[in-house]
Amino acid sequence: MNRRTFVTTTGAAIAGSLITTTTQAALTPITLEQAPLAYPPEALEPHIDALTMNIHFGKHHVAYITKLTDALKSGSIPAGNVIDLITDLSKAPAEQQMAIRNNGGGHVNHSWFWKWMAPAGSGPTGPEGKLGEAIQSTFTSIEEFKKLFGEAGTKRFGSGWAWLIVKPDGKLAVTSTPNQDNPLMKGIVADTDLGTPILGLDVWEHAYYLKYQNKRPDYIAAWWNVVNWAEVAKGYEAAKA
Ligand code: MN3
Repeated sequence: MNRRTFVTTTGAAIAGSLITTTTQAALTPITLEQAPLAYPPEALEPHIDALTMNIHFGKHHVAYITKLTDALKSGSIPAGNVIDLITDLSKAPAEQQMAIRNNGGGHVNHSWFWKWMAPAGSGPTGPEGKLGEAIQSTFTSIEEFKKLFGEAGTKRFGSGWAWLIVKPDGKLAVTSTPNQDNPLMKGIVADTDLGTPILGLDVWEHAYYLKYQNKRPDYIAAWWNVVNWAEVAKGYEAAKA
């Protein structure tokens, strides 16, 4: 059985398109449970402070889960894998779509965000192996990539995210979304910006204001110190498989 046949016959019930199905296949399912942090909240100091981590993980992320749970209850939608819900919002009842988009997006984005960070010095300090090669060949250098990604974060007006994605054709791209939208959301994000996120940066003020106030570029510059490049490489390999 070739890949297309396999996708068509097994994925048809859950997902409407080849892009959706292959994208989701690379991603670990996310339920309504909040996974514990893989490091203590103070472990990202001095780049990300403990108070911010405690509020961000313990209050903001939890609020997205609570509101998503409420929205699903009122619409009698089975939660299952939240990634499935946000990938194609047109499958949800119209009156629940905005709550699922905002809070489902919030839950998924933050679940990834905690994993995309690790204490400074605990792993590779930059992209290595195939990921490193792909970043260099796509963006000319690691520094150019960081510049582009940082600009995506600083230029995002208001709240949102900067992303490194693997597009359906396997190519890397830097994108940005407002609010809690993400590159999986068909019909919300432009088709050309759809892909599998392998790194994302939260540029909501709640992610940095206590330590960096209005200086978003300083937050972004410091954040590179705590990027979990081993996890990003894992995501890249899975998305390319
Ligand atoms: Mn946040």
